Amino acid sequence: MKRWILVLIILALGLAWASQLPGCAGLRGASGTSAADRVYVKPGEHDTYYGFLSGGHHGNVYVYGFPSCRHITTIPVFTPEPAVGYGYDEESKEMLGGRTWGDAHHPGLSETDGDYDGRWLFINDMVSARIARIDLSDFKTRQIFGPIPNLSAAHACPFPTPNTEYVFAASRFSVPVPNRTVALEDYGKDFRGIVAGIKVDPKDGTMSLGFEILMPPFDWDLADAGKGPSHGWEFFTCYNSEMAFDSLEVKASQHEMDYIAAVDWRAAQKAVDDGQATTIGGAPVLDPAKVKGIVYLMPVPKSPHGVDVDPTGQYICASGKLQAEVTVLSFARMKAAIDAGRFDGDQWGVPVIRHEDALEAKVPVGLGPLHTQFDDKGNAYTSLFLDSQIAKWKVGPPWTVEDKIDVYYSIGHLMASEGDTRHPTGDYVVALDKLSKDRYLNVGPTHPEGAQLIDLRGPKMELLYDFPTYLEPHYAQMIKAEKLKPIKIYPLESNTKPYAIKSADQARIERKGSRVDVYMLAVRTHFSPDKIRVNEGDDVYFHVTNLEQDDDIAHGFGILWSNCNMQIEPGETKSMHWKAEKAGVVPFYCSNFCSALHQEMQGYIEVRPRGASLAVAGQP
Ligand code: K7E
Ligand code: CUA
Repeated sequence: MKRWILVLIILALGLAWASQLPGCAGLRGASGTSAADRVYVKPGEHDTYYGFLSGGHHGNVYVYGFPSCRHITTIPVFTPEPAVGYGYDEESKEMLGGRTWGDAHHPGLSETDGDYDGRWLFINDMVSARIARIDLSDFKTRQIFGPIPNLSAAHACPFPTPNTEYVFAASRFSVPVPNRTVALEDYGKDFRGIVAGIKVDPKDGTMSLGFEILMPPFDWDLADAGKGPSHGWEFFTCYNSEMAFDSLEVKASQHEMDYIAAVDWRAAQKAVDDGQATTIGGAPVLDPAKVKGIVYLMPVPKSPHGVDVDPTGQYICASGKLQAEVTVLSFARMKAAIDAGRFDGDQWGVPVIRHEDALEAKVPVGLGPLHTQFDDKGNAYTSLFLDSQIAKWKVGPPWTVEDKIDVYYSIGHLMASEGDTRHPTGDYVVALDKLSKDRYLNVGPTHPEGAQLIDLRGPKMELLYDFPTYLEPHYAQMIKAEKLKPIKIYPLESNTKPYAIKSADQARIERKGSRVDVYMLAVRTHFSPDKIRVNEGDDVYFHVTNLEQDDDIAHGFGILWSNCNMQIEPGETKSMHWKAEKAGVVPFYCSNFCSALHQEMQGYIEVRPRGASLAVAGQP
């Protein structure tokens, strides 16, 4: 017995010693350091990449640091977030327009010359056909554009162009355009798809509608922008060219080929500017049956999902999800067919290019290919949903598969470091797995989503780390941390909000009829005024300015027995409406821990009964 224990101890010591050796097979990777070393970011040090993961039907964006895989923050976008008062203060409430959910699939970082420039992050809300712009100087949602008229469910969205001239949206469902009651059986006659080009103001990122194009009534799925030689084009996949309107899981998988649509967005914009559009639902809509040269179709096999343009901009890679191959189309071949006027008929007026004319290669990646990303060494990485793998393959002849790695489980998108730009960095790819099953402590029937960090720097892909995410990232993007320079405070001198006050003597209460405006200051650890008198039935607007100019000192403002709470960051002014529903005394307090006397940061609202004399306004 004793001898067994001794043998075990010697074995354990031997293993521990071996694991310290550089290059010890199995324990150490190609770079000579262990997987643990390569994800470890020392306390106090920072990650080298920001990752932006869409929150799916949670309607927001998760921010992670890589390589540590630490969750840093969540940016509320389409869903109210009481912790910071998003959707509770007047400005964000107006932006949400009464909607309380969104389905966010595809983050799209703004680009200059085809590379991330760190200015804005766009993200779609599929369900209500909206696009949000997050300002990366403060990680706040600053615009929600839409619902985009005529367009149902913006899934192929936003996929910015190389200089962020446009973000795009295409309809997942076809519906009657303009929408009206039409028997579903008349689907093939009256239903249409829509591609919308949304213009982005180069100065401040403001979105506005550029053009819409009537498309055949297929289900438009994903998109990517051309770059380099294909700059000026946006590519879209579709399924259901069978035009089924029920039992799609069977009926929409009949055809050998569906399509990629290639949209010449400069030609489309020019056609609108030349007055060739018809106004439908307030949008300028182009009909390709009448306006030529704006859109073409290219057949690709079997219900393609992702379409991804390689870093050189020469190749358009379609992942036919019911096909064991990635179909690579050549932009040059596509262009030659268009220039020669060589088409194989049309669909709803959209010319169809022959499959063979645009085809460059077929890469046998494996089962269930969905999405492709790229590195800096001419390799592509395709997620395989059915095989639960990532396949690495060479872009260019002989188009061979070089490596495969298992992921756990059922991967959807994948995110390589700057992997959809003109200059991917080739450091990492993150597998965004749809199922995590047994990878984490059991929390009941719904498991977290699984994400896995994989090192791309060696000759073989190497799994470094597993981390769970909340529901439900689809696409994600990873940008070098050095490209972002977020602010630390809102400088008070540039606070131009109409209800801002800059000193205690400006704090006041004003009354106009039954509207009461409270100009309030918040500073450690006091609200001025902290005694508010109003009358039953008054509409009270609290305009709270946080006078602090210290990093990380945010104050909260929450009112008891109400739906009202917000957070005010240093130098910021926010407004919030509260209705004095009934007579009595209502306390309010700072809901965000700010200092040793945070618990003392509070006040009272005295609500006088109807019929009592009007509460006096003025200085506190
Ligand atoms: Cu593949 Cu919505 Cu881009 Cu999910 S989508 S995976
Ligand atoms: Cu201010 Cu807590």
